[in-house]
Amino acid sequence: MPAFRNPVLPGCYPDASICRVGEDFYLVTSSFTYFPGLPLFHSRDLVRWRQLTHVLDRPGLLTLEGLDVSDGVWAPTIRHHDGTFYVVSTLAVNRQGSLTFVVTADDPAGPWSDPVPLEAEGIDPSLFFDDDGRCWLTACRDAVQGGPGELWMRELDLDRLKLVGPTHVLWQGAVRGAWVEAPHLYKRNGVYHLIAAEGGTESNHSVTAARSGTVTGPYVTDPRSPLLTHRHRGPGEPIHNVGHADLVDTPVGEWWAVTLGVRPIAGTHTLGREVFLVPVTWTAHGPVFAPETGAVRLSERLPSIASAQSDGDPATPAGQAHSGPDGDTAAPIDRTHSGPNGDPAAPSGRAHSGPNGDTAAPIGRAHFGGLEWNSLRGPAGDRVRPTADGSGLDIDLAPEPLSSTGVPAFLGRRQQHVRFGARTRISFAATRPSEEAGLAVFQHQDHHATLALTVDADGQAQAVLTVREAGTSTRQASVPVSTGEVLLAVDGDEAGYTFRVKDPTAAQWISLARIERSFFSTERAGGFVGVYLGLYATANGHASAGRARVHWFEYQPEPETAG
Ligand code: 6LW
Repeated sequence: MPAFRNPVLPGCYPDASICRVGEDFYLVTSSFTYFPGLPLFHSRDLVRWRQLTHVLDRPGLLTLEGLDVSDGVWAPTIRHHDGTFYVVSTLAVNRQGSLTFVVTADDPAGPWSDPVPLEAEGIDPSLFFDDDGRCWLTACRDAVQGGPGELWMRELDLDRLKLVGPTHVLWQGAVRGAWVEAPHLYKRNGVYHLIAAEGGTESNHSVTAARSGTVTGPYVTDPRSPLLTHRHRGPGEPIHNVGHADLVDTPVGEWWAVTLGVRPIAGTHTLGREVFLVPVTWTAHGPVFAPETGAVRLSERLPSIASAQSDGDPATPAGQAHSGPDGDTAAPIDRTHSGPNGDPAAPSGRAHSGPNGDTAAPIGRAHFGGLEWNSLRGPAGDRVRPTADGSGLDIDLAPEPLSSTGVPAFLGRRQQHVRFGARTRISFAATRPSEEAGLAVFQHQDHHATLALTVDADGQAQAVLTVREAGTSTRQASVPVSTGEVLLAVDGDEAGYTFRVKDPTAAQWISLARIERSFFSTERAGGFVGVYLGLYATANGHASAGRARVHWFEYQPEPETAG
């Protein structure tokens, strides 16, 4: 039976929401403090996804400066009604919902409206359009009584984009004491089905449900809850933290759900919460998740619309990267060099290695105009500028170091494979030791590593590996470099991240150090996000006229070794 690979969207894409318009599926995910915000993807078969845009793609829409990296834009919901797309989401500050807003568009590719604030407390807003044309917003908040959390609802006046009427408390969850969140409402055969997440977004995460004959309730707990969880599946299970689901039907009447999950190794994960696809069927009681196995699987049977559409098997075998639009396979990353000066060969078409042969995971030579590239807490545009052909970057040194909660001179993309290689050729001449520019493996403003060009106290150019943890930066290793132009590399695998430097004229790479993989894990750093790989430049609190030139950047997945 033809199958597809999960996660359908690898890397840090948590809290996915999905809707269908005709034969087109649209999906949005949380984006926290990364800019632009709320990535929006399109698919015709639920398996292969292509990013269309970001819903929050203009400066100044929301204030992210000052926020911890895991605060910011949380858990959106996308719905379509009467020719209009709606996205509701919450700006979280100090892990609390501070502003819930709605944005709209006629075309999912944009332009999207500016955020319209809603008088809504809590987090995880969702929209439900009832048969009578009324629209209801649901969300979760601290419980007024009992709890700890509760789901509530108010009507949304679509003309004024304003919440109206009374607040209805719907439900406090199936598993008392486990914080109920991420509500979504569906109607089937006159019954309202409320689906939620419980247990928190870590190992006890789960999907629970309640139902009612009236939209405003009362809602009765579905005794089958939890309907989906991996909390009981033990360390041998490759997927964990499953929960936070949104359901969608296909044009041929099949139902599927997107849910988040992580792929831990030895109990820790670095890629963040990813998007998994799971089949759903319905009974009179409600939805049945993964009816065949009761679990989310790395390899799952294809939606019938996918097999119907497949021009040959869309489920590309694991690890085979597409290197060009015509899908021929790229050789695994060449650790030595593949160009005359250690540069990889000039790129032909943009290469992708989505799990199912789609463009969900851009690989190869970077095009810095690509949608996969994000800055932190706002546009870095005035300091970080792609070159004319998009293959390089000019980065003006910013006072803000990566440890700040401002807008550092940083541009990064999600790590989307545990085994990967990232390399860059960079030119920078520091004038003093506080000036640096280079590669970053970024998990959190207080939890990251940098491999950068700088100078020592005598002005000698050197490449330095620095690790920051819990507010302290520690130099791990350094090597003098003869010129201001070097190749920097970081390779990751199940064991760790290896940092290397190469002088363009030298034959060999110099390995500086390897940092254990779990250092970059969410379990170690805390928060809600996964690893970003990026380029940055800072003068560590000082003003500087310094500028770094990134000649190219390359990201390649390593074929996952079977077993
Ligand atoms: C999201 C909520 C959650 O809003 O984490 O732990 C938040 N659960 O559902 C951020 O991803």
